Order: sequence, then structure tokens, then C-alpha cells
Amino acid sequence: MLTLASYVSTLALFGWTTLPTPAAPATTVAVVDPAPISLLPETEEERNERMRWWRESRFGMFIHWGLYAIPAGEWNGKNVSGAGEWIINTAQIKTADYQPLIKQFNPVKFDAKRWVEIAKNAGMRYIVITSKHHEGFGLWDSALTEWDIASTPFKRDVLKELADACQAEGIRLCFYHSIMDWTHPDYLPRRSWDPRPDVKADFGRYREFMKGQLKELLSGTYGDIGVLWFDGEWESTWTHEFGVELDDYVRSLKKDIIINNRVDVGRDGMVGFSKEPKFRGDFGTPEQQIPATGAPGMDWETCMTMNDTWGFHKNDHNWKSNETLIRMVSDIASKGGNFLLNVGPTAEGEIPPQSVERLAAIGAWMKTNGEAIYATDASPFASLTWGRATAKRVAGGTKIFLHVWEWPKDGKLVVPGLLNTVKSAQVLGASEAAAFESHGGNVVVTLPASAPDAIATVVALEIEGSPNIIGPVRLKPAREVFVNAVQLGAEPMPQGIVVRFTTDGSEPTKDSKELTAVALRNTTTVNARAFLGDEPVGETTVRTYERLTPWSNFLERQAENTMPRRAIVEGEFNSVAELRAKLPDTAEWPIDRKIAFETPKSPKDNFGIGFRGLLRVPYEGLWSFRLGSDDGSTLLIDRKIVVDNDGLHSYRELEGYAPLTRGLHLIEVFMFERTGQEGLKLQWSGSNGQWAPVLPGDLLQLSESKR
Ligand code: FHN
Repeated sequence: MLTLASYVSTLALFGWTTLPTPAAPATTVAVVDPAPISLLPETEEERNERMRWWRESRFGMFIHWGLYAIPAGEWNGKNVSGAGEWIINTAQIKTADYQPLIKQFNPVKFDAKRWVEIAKNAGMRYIVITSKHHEGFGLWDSALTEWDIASTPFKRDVLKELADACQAEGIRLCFYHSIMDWTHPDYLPRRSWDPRPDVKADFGRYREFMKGQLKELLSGTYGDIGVLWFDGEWESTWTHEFGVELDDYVRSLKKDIIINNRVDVGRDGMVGFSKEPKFRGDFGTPEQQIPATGAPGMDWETCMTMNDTWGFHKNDHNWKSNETLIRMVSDIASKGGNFLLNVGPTAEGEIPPQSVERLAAIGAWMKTNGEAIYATDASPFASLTWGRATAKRVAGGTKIFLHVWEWPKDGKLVVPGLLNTVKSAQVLGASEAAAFESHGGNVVVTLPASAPDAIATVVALEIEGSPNIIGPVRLKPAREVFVNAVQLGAEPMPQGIVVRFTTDGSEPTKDSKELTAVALRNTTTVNARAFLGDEPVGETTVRTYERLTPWSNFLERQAENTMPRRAIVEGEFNSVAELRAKLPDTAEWPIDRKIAFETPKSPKDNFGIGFRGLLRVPYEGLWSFRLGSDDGSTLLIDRKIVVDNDGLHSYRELEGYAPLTRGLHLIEVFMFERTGQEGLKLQWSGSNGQWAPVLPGDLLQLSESKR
């Protein structure tokens, strides 16, 4: 039970000394500058100059450290899976029960110089540390609250010591700062289990508090801060307007700072890129994932844990291998991104040995191959079967770094479609140059029998001019299944290049037919290759286009019990299976003739919903479906899963397809929402490729079945 006394003492920890007098207007906790002037848009050159150090760095250390390192994934003696820094939320800990941790935080083994040494030896050029995570606890001595390091037995200003160590070693210090704050009395919304009254909470006052703390962090005390890495922007109380204001405010404090796209609300979930240019942020933030392809013209940074949790979790032993991590460095750089690799120090102040070992292995690789990562551009190749590539402009031409993951058994590395004149070839770390020759549009490099580095050996090719590469043939359509027939083609190729193909599995030759447009009516394997005159160029593209038998339509006689129905149940679901187990039998679902595949007006949290009906398919063909949801959802057609978007996640859209005859097909959608933002969207498209929402009018209605 939270008494008034304990509530007041809790408030004291968050910068409040007395309960706010109800009558008084909301007073600001911290006095900050008046709203900053909006900054003039910078020129491309100014932006490139501001981003330069960050782009050239390519590799940084993420540090998640706070009071949560004390429980380290356990609470009341029980393991709380997946919850390092999220333990307040996952174990539903009341603020008053979490607050005593501040008197236990005493990381006597904390050594900023050691942390910076580990980062630098790993080849990391910057460090992003959680100045404040969602728990609200500050790792520095803030004048605006007692809920910070100064109130712990440790007392020392961790961020200041880290700033000095970074300064000494030429490592750029950056701050992760959470907008969401689970303990500050003015932050809203409250957690559902949090008994603290929110009637006096003032979100405007919270925003001023946050700006006041950011002003402290950017005051110069902590040096020349490189990046403000915002997070926790996804809750309903944070808006685009607030994001713009905060972005402007921070830039008014430090004009050259770099800010990620989580300052605003435009981020596309864990995919991490902003949905529209209007949303603020200098770079996208894919989380725990690497984009499948590069994002030309976009700045982005993948953040990744080494095991499964950001904050230290004593029971999380799922460590990624050295090979996985080194190839991530290579893969991300080859796509033009930065890699922010996380460590979660213990409550004693040490980086876990498993992290230290992996970082040392990465550092050894970077020592030999760092020039293939730092200040490089994305690969000039669309794809490479044996590894990745990066590139760097040099005097008189380009240096292309070939990151060879799969060593050629015959020692001959084929570099496909490279038309440039090659000036030299060199295995990084080797003493002598490598031999090479050009065959038409391919360069072949002769390599040692075995790879100097089995994880990734880099071969540096120096070429004249900018890369002129004939990429692999891109066949159309991209989707390799069809109903009845499909028109096969190829994306346009550079002037003078023709595409030749076979459909008998053989390798195309200079005498093979030219691919212009050809109809396929059966499952066919297509081999296609580019030719420069009689010379094959680049690698052969092999695709199998599969003819599908359309699913027959739902038998009419069953139409009676498949009218549009919708059922909502309350509960805390973690999967669609859990939801389906709780839903009543479909015959009991209320008929809903205005069925709309969207979330209900209420409840807002902890509910599941089922939709069911007969979809009227206007013509036979391959139908695509796009299902978006927060949290999980599944789409079934004729009882087959077409889109599986299940699980606890922020809003995301996935696609699938179904070969359907003309007529009625059973459609079922299941979706559940835990807490926070929610969303549901269902679209479909036929042969015209135009997406449209699935509407009530697309489903068979009760009145029609009476005829
Ligand atoms: O909720 C946080 C999480 O604790 C962690 O900080 C990651 C790292 O970027 N960001 C949020 C989850 O998306």
C-alpha cells in the first residue's frame, strides 16, 4: 500500500519536495531557455560535414547501464526472462519497490579507462551510453532530481569519468536518453500496475524536466557530445510536435550534434527507418536486425546485443559467435550502415567477460581489415555469392574491398560484371600482391589455397575510375509463383548489354535466345545471363517460376454460418494461439455486417480480436495480402496461414499471397494487443498490383445468402 509519506519520499527522489498544491498552476521543475528559434535548414554540404565523423566511424559501442544491473534479470528470487533493463515492466515492479535499489548501486569495479580501452581495442570509434534509460535513473549528478548517481553509495559522476577517458583516447562520447520514463511523477502514461495517482502529473512539466537534463548533458561538462540517441518515443503521449520541438531544442544547444530518428514519432518499428521525410532525425535505427539491402542516400545504424538483452541479465547466455559478429561488421558496412554493438555492464561496473572476449576478436580482425570498414561506401555490387564488398574513392580511381566469407575452392575468386581496368590486387595483411586477370566482364583474382582468415578475408582491388559494374540480371516478376500464366522479362540493362536465357536448366551461351518477353505456362527454371557482344558478363541468374493450383472456393452451402463475424476478448496474450484458445466457438461470434479490420475503440490494452467471413474474390489469380499490426496478428484464407505477423512487436506490416479461384473464400484474421500503441490494417491486391483495404463490401453479407 502506498502511503502519503512514502509517496512524498518517492517524489523527493524525482526532484519533488512536496506534493504539488492542486490549486497552483503547473510549475516547471527546471527553468530552461525559452522555445528555441527553428534552425535554418542546413545545406547538403553542411550536413555532410556534420555527419562526416559518424559516417567514417562505422562502428561504435552501445552501453546499457543503470540500477537494473542490480537485479540483473531476477526479481523476488525468480528469473524474469528477456528483462535486463525492462525488469520494471516485465516484473511489474511498483516505483516504491524499485526505489530502494538506488541505495544499493555501488559499482566499485567501474573503471572508465578500462571500458574505453576495450572499445578502442575492438576498433570502435564512438560510445553511446544510457545517460537515462526508461527507469529514469541518471548516471550523472543532475541538479534537477535526486534520482541519479549522486544519491547512490557510489556518488561518482560516471558520465564525467567516461567523458574524460574518451577524450584521452579520441573516442567520441554520445548519450542514449529515454523519452519514456517509468518513474518520474509527471511522465504519462503510468504503467497499469503503478498505484501512484496521476491526477497531478503534468506532461508539459516532464518535457521541461527532460530538456533541463539534456541541457546539463550538453553543457560541455561531458565534452563534445557526438550523438543524442533518443529512445522510448513510441508511447501515445509523445507526438510529432513534441519531437520537432525537442529536436530543435537540442540543436539549439549544440548545432553540430547528430540526433537519431527516435526523437520523433516517424520510426517504422524495429525496421528503424522513418516512414516519411517530415519526421526528424539524422539517421535510421534498425534494431536487432540488418536491412536486407543497403539504403542508398540514407544514414542508418543497426544496434545489436551480443546475447539477447541490452541491460546485464545474469541468466542470458545466448552469446553470438565471433564469426557472426565479425560478419555483421562486414555486412553492415557493405550496406553503408553503422554498427552499434551493445555491452551491458554488471552492477559491479564490469563489462561481462563474454563481451570482452568477442570484442577482442573483432578488434583483431579490425586491426588487419579496418581500412575496409572505416570511411567506406556501400558495395558497388548488387550482390555477391561469396561475401560482401565495400568501396573507397582514392586518387585516380577506387579501392574496392572484397570481403571473402566463402573461400573459392579452386583459389579463383570471380568478381562478376566489373568492367573497369584493375590496377592491383592485394590480400589485406599479406606481404605480396595477388595475380588477377579480366575475362570479358569478370575479373578473376588468384588467391592462396586456404583463407588467411576463415571468417572474412579482405582482398583490396584498385581500379581506374568509378566502378562500372554489370549487375546480375533481375528477372520480372520478382515473385516466383503464378496462376495460369506469367509474362517473364528482365529489368533494363546498360547500353550494349543483352540478356540471354534458357529454360532447360543449361547455362546461357552467346547463341541462346535473347530475353525480351516470354509467357510461361508451366513451372519453369530460367537461367539468364548478361552478354557484352559474345562475352558473358556477371553471374548467371537462376530462378524457378512455379505454377500454383488455385485454392477452390468455399462451398456455398456453408455460407450460412460464415457471415461476417467479430469477437473481442480481454486478456494478456503473447501469441495468436493463446488468443484463439480463449475465443469462443465461431458460431457464438456476433455477426458484424459493417466488419472493419481495425482495432476496437475499447479496450485499449490487453485484448484480442477475431474476424471471420467469406471473401468475394472477383477473379482467379495470385492475390497478395498485407497485414499490419501491433502487437501480433495472423491472416488465414481457407484455413491456411497467408500472413504470419504473430508475436509481441511494435507496428509492422508483412505480406503474403494466395492463389485463389473466383468466388468465396473463408477469411480469418486474429490480432492481439498488450499495452502501448496498437494498430491493425489489412489490404489486398490482385494482378493490377494496386493495394486496397479489405472492406465490408468485399465480404458476403447475410442478406445475400437468403436468396
Ligand atoms: O526499450 C528499449 C530497450 O530497452 C533498448 O534500449 C533498445 C535499444 O535500442 N531500445 C528500446 C527497445 O526498442
